[in-house]
Amino acid sequence: MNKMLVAMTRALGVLAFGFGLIASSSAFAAEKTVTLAVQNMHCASCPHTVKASLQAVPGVTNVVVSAEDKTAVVTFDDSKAQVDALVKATTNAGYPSAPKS
Ligand SMILES: [Cu+2]
Repeated sequence: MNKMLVAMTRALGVLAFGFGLIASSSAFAAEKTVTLAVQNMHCASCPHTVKASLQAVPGVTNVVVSAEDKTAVVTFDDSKAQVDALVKATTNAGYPSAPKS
């Protein structure tokens, strides 16, 4: 009797874990787009460096950098990436940035 209860509890635990995974990977995942104001872009190769630094962040799906506007428009999966991580990525590459509102 006791053993069966333990087995059932375990099975329920596994199920709950499975649902948790599904929930976190799909139900709450949303594609977001943020525009970052990027500093220090002074030459033609800068946008490439900024773009590469952002694309290296897990969860980032699209990056459009404008040297003219000094912005980077980043599309990302907000269950994998956060704006903080994007800002950190460009800053570490030598281009401090901040979300434009
Ligand atoms: Cu440059």
